[in-house]
Amino acid sequence: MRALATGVAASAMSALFAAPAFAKEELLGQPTPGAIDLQRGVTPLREDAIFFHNAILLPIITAITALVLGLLIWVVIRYNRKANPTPARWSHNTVVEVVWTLAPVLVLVFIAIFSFKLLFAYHDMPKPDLTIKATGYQWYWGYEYPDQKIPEFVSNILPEDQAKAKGVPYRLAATQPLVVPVNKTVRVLVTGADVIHAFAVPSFGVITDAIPGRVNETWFKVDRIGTFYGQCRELCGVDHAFMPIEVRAVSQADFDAWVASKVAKPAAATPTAAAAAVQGKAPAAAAAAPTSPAPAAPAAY
Ligand SMILES: [Cu+2]
Repeated sequence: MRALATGVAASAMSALFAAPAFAKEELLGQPTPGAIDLQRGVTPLREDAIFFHNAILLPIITAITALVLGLLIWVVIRYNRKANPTPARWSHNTVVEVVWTLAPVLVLVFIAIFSFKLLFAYHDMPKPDLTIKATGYQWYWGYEYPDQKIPEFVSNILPEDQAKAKGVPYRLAATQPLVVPVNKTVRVLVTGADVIHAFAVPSFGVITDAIPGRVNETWFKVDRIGTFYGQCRELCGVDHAFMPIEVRAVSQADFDAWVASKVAKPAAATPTAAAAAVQGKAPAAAAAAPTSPAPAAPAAY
């Protein structure tokens, strides 16, 4: 029975692993129509998370499901009223009880080994090369680069006609992308200004809650140049589906040029952030900012 279950699990697994090959051309940094596997990763954390899901969790859950299904079918066929008119009268079996207590514990311990390794990897951020502050608003994102003295700028959803004209995915593309250098550790400080949002970019394997009055931290290191999309991942109101995250990973030279262009025209910034930047207290002022509109927040729920 166990061998049969393992066989079924193995064939199911090979079918699942083979499936992504059916998708014509897998898109990077965004969903691929018709694909069923997880979105491909462009950061080490994402690769590890995909391995944990596909190579550890999926085979285990498949094997357990197949085993339980097999046992059920066996009992239904072998021990129904016709096949087994006089059932046994005994109850309790120490061996069986020890096995069905110990086996799940061992399975959980096995999962925990890989799970904890991944959790520690997420928390063990290398020394960051760049810090970005991402603030969730109803319903857009504000990005600030404190070290580069780039005051907060607003990133809205790119309207449908403009997205079509540019050939970029509507509801994923943003008016102003988050720009990061490739192969550099980027720390993201995430907070919310009104209600709880969440900063999530699937291809980075990153999802962090944006909570008013609190600063959460996450990090990523993109291994290739490109555009990668994410979305708010916490139901935050009527336009929750319309506050995309667009991240552009560029070469260090392009990043420096972008920083220079941003610093050159502070007029694009919000008045408060710009004023704070002039006074040289941008981070403190910005950190305090989300708390001020907080009293109005409950009405928004
Ligand atoms: Cu949101």
